[in-house]
Amino acid sequence: MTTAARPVATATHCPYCALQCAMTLTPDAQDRLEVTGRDFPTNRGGLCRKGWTAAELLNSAERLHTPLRRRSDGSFTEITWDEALDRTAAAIAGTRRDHGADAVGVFGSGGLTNEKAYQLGKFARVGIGTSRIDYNGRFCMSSAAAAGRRSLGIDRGLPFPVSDLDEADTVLLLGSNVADTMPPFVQHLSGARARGGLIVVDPRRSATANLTRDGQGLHLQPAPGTDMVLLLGLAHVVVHEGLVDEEFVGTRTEGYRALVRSLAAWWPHRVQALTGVPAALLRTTAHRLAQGRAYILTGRGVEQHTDGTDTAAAAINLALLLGLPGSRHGGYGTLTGQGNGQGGREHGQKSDQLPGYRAITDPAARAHVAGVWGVAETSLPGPGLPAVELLASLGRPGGVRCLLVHGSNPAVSAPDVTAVVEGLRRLDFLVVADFVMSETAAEADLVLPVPQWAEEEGTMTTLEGRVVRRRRAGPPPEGVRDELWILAELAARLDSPASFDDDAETVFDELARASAGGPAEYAGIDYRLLEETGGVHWPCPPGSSGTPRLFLESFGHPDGRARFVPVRPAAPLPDTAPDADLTLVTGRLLEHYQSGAQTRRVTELARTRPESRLEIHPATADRLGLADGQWAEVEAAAGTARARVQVSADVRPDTVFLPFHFGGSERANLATRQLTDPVSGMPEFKTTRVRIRPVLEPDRRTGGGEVHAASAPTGRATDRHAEEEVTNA
Ligand SMILES: Nc1nc2c(c(=O)[nH]1)N[C@H]1C(S)=C(S)[C@@H](COP(=O)(O)OP(=O)(O)OC[C@H]3O[C@@H](n4cnc5c(=O)[nH]c(N)nc54)[C@H](O)[C@@H]3O)O[C@H]1N2
Ligand SMILES: Nc1nc2c(c(=O)[nH]1)N[C@H]1C(S)=C(S)[C@@H](COP(=O)(O)OP(=O)(O)OC[C@H]3O[C@@H](n4cnc5c(=O)[nH]c(N)nc54)[C@H](O)[C@@H]3O)O[C@H]1N2
Ligand code: SF4
Ligand SMILES: [Mo]
Repeated sequence: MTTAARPVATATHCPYCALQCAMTLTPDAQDRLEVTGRDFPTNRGGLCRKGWTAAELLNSAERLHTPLRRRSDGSFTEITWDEALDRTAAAIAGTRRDHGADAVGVFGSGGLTNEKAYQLGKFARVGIGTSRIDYNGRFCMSSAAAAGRRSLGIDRGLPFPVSDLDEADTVLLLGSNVADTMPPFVQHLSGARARGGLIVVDPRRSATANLTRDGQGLHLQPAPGTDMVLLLGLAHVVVHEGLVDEEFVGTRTEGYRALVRSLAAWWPHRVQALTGVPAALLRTTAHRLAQGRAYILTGRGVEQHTDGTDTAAAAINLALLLGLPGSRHGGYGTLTGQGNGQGGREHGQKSDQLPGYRAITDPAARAHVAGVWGVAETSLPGPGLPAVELLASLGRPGGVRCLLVHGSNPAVSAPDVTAVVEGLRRLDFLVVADFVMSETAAEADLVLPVPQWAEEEGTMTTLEGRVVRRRRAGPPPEGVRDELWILAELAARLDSPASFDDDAETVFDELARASAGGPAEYAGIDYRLLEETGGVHWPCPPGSSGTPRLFLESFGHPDGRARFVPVRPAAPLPDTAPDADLTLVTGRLLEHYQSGAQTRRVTELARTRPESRLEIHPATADRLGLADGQWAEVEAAAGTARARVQVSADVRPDTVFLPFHFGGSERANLATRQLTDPVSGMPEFKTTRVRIRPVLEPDRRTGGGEVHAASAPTGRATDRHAEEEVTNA
């Protein structure tokens, strides 16, 4: 499929989020690509500011063009691809020989194409032989995914097309700020808004909560981390005020009686006392959800907690009581975040999964996938470690000593980044594949420059489970090499028992075979079908044209029924910060994407949002002696982050908000802890007890607030990276 000549206009999708807005790339007179929105059901021609400006990074002076090796003085030197691949393979082989295959780790991403995600999982399991692979989707979709599988038997973020929402009378949006995180999505809420039915649950008056003003809906503003109680309260009203869809519950679910018992104690006034949401608003919300077409959607605000899986389960329970999932008059879903956050969790990057969304512990799944790979089933490793545990094991006895990172910047985005960076520095060998010198790449022994979205072929799976084509608009710069090629070259150097192709379409066809018969089945999809249709929803067995709507007849469990999963709040989180009296909530700004490695390098976005902003209520700011525009320190048990104060009545007086897009001393994850949900391994990103105090100047030594912060060498201890260690490996 790869062609060297540049076509006039290339139809592809945005490099960033899971809405995968369609765009057309057209070269201008200087051969730079211009972005225009293209009609597609998720965006209908619309793009957000990140999408419009996405092409700038293709020609950025900050792009990496050559493999880089860290010298003993800590600086990077350019090397050839042969040397880079030889050194990487030698480090993997040496670590495997001396410490076992599980001492080699792989960290992947929901930003990778399906082909790369699949190949990375296969490379870990058979090229290296390690169980230690996980990915940044653990920080993103793991709680909703675990809850979806437990209750509904299948995890597809939206089990219906986004455009179904256009017909909604009511949309209950919990912990999601789509107005900033997926702006073109907002058009799908206009029907509900016109009918006064957009109900946003967020402790902040977010841009999305603002969409409910003037009678377009309701904003429920609970204390952070109390959503489960709120959902139990809504379910209590549904059960006790005769709003249950009894036919649906009787024919399509299991476990109703136990659920009803579990709801007994959550009467509205008790829930009001615990969440701060008035009992009358709870009643209005419950009654509204029981009329007309209603949808319940969750985002990271309710999922990124130590009880995120159970909170998502509470949302599903509520939806099941109302008969919404798999019905034609409503639905339940979660809004997947990363560009390929959906596909990224289907093809085997997860520590416990094989391609096709199969369990790595399932003997039949192992036999099938081993057959496709041409290896013995017994040679496949078992489950590895979820991301937070994997990162905590770096350089520890029995832990990972050599790590490959593809498509993530955990030095900014993982919880407790101080501990993560210490771990990266304890490693014997760190290899980072990226197209810019991210904060994580800056810690590496070897950096491998890879193409960007507009320079590669592949597929992405959108938030509605639709597989779409990513197309190449032109070649990558000289010196940059595709990850499929890198993995194939490394596998050959490691004498891999399985073969690795470097052509995206060939890899897709293999992925489709590996997924055959699994929950996320792609076996009936090929590039030709994707060209003809513009996109196909999985599951798509051979001969099918895909499944836009799941669960219409049955759920994913063997008996076809959905499960009610009774949940209750756990004890409050331990808090060790002295005098911490405020709750820090972290999240996103419209202009930046994730760790900011990409968007902080786009001029217009960096100019608009050059530094981190701490949103704080006027009364709280007064009490702490903080003025708008001044710098503040956010101190937590794990560490301290800095940000410029933005006084705003949109946050609760007991809550402050920080974005996590910035580097250096402005990393919000200096304050977060490595506490995780026991079911999903999701870190607690949304609530951290903190105290705030004014500072006079931001700490520029660590590069806080500077757009190009990541380019500076980090002063990593170099004695452990002496030449002989690499050559011996
Ligand atoms: N601009 C931009 N867009 C993005 C991204 C980005 O980085 N930047 N990333 C993409 C990705 S990977 C993801 S996962 C999505 C995430 O998209 P969202 O889930 O919309 O993003 P967040 O800002 O993390 O959180 C949403 C809201 O949850 C609220 N919240 C925090 N704590 C709680 C709580 O305890 N309860 C409730 N009910 N709400 C709470 C926050 O105030 C915030 O407004 O966005 C995608 N789109
Ligand atoms: N405090 C706090 N922390 C959070 C969150 C939060 O809400 N609060 N949200 C979490 C969530 S939902 C997510 S998804 C994570 C995301 O956080 P990260 O995993 O750090 O995601 P990105 O910043 O997108 O990092 C992607 C990196 O890979 C590079 N890259 C992009 N495409 C490719 C590719 O195809 N190949 C290779 N090799 N590299 C590529 C980019 O340049 C960038 O350096 O952050 C999590 N961290
Ligand atoms: S909403 Fe997401 S996919 Fe659409 S243009 Fe913005 S970042 Fe890109
Ligand atoms: Mo995410």
